[in-house]
Amino acid sequence: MNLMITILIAVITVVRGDLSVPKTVDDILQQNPCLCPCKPFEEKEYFIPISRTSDWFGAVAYCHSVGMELAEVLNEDEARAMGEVIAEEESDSDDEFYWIGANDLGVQGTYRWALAGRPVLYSQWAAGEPNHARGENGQQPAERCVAVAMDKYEWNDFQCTQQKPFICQQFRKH
Ligand SMILES: [Ca+2]
Repeated sequence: MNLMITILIAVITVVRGDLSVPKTVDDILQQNPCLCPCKPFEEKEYFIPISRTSDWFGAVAYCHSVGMELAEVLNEDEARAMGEVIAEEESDSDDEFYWIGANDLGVQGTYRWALAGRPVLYSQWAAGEPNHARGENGQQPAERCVAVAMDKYEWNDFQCTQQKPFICQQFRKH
């Protein structure tokens, strides 16, 4: 608790220290890297649990159970990093897909990340996707959860109950 108060005071001091210059959160974090446990995206690591498949909800739970999160892809650099991890994966099938955190379970067509509900701003949809497909006979539920393809790393939406391998992420520990 004392540490928390100290940190809060430190933050207030930092913010009040230079009111004349507008500062972004990134500016403050750069000057005071010890104030926040979060790390820049370059520090992110992706991880594919070996020989494990799950429905999308189980993938969220599994990543949490090992102190990680179902993967987010926030920009091209992260997409490239995830592609490298997928490329290293040995798989019998080139058409395999891996669950990531993106989903439109709340409002169809509005995609958010599983971790904190942040909107999906960067995306890499395959042509014609997301198609919100409803299955062979038009039955519900429609496809609401996103997986990335092993070959071109493009996204496609699937029924969340399908069993797929998945990708967790964590921020690199120093
Ligand atoms: Ca689809």
